[in-house]
Amino acid sequence: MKDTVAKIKDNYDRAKEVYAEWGVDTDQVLIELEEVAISLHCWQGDDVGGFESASDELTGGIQVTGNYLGKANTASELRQDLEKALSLIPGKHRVNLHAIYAETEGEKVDRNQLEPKHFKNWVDWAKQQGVGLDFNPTFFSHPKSDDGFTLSHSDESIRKFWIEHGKACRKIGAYFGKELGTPCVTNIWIPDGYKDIPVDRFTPRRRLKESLDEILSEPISKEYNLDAVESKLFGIGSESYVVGSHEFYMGYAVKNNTLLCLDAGHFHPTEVISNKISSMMNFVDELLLHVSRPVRWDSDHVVIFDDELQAIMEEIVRGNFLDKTHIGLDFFDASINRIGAWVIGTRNAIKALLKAMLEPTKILKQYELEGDLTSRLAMLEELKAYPWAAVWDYYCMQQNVPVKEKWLTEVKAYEKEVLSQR
Ligand code: RNT
Ligand code: ZN
Repeated sequence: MKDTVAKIKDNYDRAKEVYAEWGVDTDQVLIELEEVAISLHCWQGDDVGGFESASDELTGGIQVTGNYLGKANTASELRQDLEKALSLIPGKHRVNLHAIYAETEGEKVDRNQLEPKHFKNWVDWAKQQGVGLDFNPTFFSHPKSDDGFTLSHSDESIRKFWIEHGKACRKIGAYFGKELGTPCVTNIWIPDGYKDIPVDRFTPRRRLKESLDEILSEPISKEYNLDAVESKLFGIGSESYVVGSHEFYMGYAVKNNTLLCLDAGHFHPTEVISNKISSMMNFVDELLLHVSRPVRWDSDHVVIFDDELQAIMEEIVRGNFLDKTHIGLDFFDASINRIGAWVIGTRNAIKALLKAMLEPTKILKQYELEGDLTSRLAMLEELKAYPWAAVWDYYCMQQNVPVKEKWLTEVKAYEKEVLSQR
C-alpha cells in the first residue's frame, strides 16, 4: 500500500491532468495562491475582549455567545493561540488587530493617547512570524461610547475624543506598515445609531463626515497605511438607524479615495457582498472584505464552505481583483474551540479561493460572449465536482500543514495541554 504522501501526489497528478484539459495549470495556480494573504482577526481568540481591563463588557451592538474553555486572557496567550492557528493554515497570512489589544504595561492609557509603542510587542512578534499587521480603532466597549454614539456624537468633546482616537490609530497603522514592509489596512467601523426611529437622520451623518475628514486630514503614505471605512445596516440597539450606512460610506470612500470595507453580514439578509465587488471596483481603487457568515442576522458565525463564500472568491478571481482586494475575516464564536474556529474559517476561505482559481474562466467568459448560455451553466455545474479537493490536499502537504481533518488532532492536543490549563 502506498504511503499517504505518494497518494496525495498521485491524486494531485490526476487532478492536474483533468484541469489541464481545460487549459488550467494547477502548478501555476498554487504559486499564485501562495501569494494571497488572508487577514486573521485577532478578536476570535478572546471574544472581542481586548486587554484594557479584565471586566470590560462588549458593547456597540455586536455580540459573542458561548463560553468555551481556554479563552486568551493576555496578549501573550493570544499570540500563542494565533501561532497555533497559523501553523495549521497553508500559506503566509496577516493578523488584524484592534486598538483594545494595546499593551500598556499596567498603565491606564485612554484610547486617544495610544501610541505605536503600545503595539511594539505585536510588531516584534509579527516580524518573527513573518506576518503583516492590519488595524482597527476601537469605537466601542468604552464609557464614551455608552450612549451609542462616537464620531457622530452631538457633544463636541466626545466627538473630539474619538477623532483623536482615529488619528492615533492611523499613526499606529503607519508604524505597522513601516516596520513590517507591507501597508497596514486601518479600518474604521463605528456603532453609532438609534434603537428607535430618529427624527433627524441628516445631522449625525453630517457630523460623521466632518469627523472622518478630520481624522483623515493628516496625509500618510499609502506605502504604510491604507484607510478603510465599514458600513452596517443595523446592530443590536441600533435597529432603526445606523449613521454609517452603506450609502454613506460608499459615497465617502468614492469621494475621498479610501478603501471601502464590505462585511458579509452588514446588509439585508438576501443581499450579498459578492454582487457588490464588481460595482465598487469601478469607483474605488481597493476593497477590504470582512468575510463572515450571517445566520438570520449579523451573527458573525464561523465561515463555512458555502455558496456565498464561493461567490465572493469567484468574483475576486474572475474580475482579476486579487491585487486590489484585502481579504479579512470577521467572525467570533465562543461556543467552540476558538483556535478551531480560526482554522475552519480561514482554511475554508483559502479553499474557496483555490477552487475559484482553478476555474477555466476565459472559456466560460467566451461561452457567455457567444451567447452559449447552455454551455455556461453546464460547465459551472460540472466544475463543482472536479477534483479541486485533490489540489487542496496537495497544497496543504506542500505548505507543511496538516492535510484534511488532521489539524483537528493538533487543536485537541493544544486544548488539553494549553487551553484547559488557563
Ligand atoms: C461590527 C463590524 C466590525 C467588528 C470588528 C470587531 O459589526 O463587523 O468589523 O466586527 O471591528
Ligand atoms: Zn466587520
